[in-house]
Amino acid sequence: MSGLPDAYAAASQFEFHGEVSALAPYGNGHINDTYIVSCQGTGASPRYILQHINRRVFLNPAAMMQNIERVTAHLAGQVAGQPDGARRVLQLVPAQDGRNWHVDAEGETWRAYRFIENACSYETAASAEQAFQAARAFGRFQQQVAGLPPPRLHETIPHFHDTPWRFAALEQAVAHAIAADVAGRAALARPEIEFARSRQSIANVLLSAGLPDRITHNDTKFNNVLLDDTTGEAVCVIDLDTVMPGLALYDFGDMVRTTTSPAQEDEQDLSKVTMQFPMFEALVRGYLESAGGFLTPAEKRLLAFSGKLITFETGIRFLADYLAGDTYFKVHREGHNLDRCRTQFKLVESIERQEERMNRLVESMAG
Ligand code: ADP
Ligand code: GN1
Ligand code: MG
Repeated sequence: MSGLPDAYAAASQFEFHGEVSALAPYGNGHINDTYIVSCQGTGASPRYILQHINRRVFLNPAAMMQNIERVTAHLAGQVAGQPDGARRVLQLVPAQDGRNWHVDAEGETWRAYRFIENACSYETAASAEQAFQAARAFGRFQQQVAGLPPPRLHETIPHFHDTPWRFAALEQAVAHAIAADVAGRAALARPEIEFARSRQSIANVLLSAGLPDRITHNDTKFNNVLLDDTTGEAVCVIDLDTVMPGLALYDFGDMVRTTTSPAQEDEQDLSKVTMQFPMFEALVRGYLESAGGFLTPAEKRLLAFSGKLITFETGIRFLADYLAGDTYFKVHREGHNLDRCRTQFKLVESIERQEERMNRLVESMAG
């Protein structure tokens, strides 16, 4: 975790317009540190997003930044000339040495984007229209990056959505927690460990379905799309750290995980966690509108399943991190990762109960 003095020092290394007049922590991300920077200078008072990259998670920040450079440049070409084009793609701000990121004296990596004004991200979707907007935007993102010229993007985090690998990592964390008795956590999490084990058989389904390799976002949380304050329209897909080769359904699945339930990811009252069917319907409609043209029949058939799998996988990741002593995701209270795991598994159960109906809906909409 970086401190404000580090952030101020890093801010001074970027080609911002004017002098930095304010800088404060921003957003709710679990991995990087994000700051909002206000500048004052000649006339305009531009704002920027400044981010400190988590080096334990991103072992090769330069490779990640190269991916982002290529992807944002490609997307900028796609929206050039469109109304409001400058707000539709993240724009990196160069550092004073001419690169699009800055490495400080401690070897920490920082980058900055122009702040997209008059738009916000939300932790949960308040309406089916918002779900539709997000799904259409992430589908359009996949469609736009599909034409990225070679070479292949770097894999910024290996095995990122490899659910069997995530399952094996969970088993290792369980074994380690039992051996080391990490604050009695293995005992406390026994029901969740059993839940994960009872569903191990679903882990390999997407990887063994022969689905096409695509360029995907891989972190399509609802709070990673900015919605316009006035029109409610999805303006820009953000958080491009994990854009890399993947399966289209990783992205659709994470939308189901983060958009269909009215509860926060770390809600402790599990009775609030439920897969709301109208939200799922809106996601399918939005995603098919932008991505339906390139999705294969097999991808369409597994849309509902992907929601269950990515929710399950994320639950496994939270559980493994809880058992390992909270080394990956930022936590803000005791048992935070276990609470997050519980909401995920509750949502998996809710999807299981509605899966047949979800599949019938997809079939009727996708033809
Ligand atoms: P993290 O990886 O930590 O989730 P994000 O890149 O998603 O970080 O940024 C955190 C939050 O900052 C986002 O949820 C969004 O609200 C805001 N944000 C990020 N980039 C921009 C931008 N260019 N313009 C406006 N807001 C942004
Ligand atoms: C992390 O950084 P953030 O909050 O957007 C994580 C995602 C998880 C998500 C769970 C690089 O995303 O994979 O789905 O938390 N990002 C990374 O909320 O691991
Ligand atoms: Mg984010």
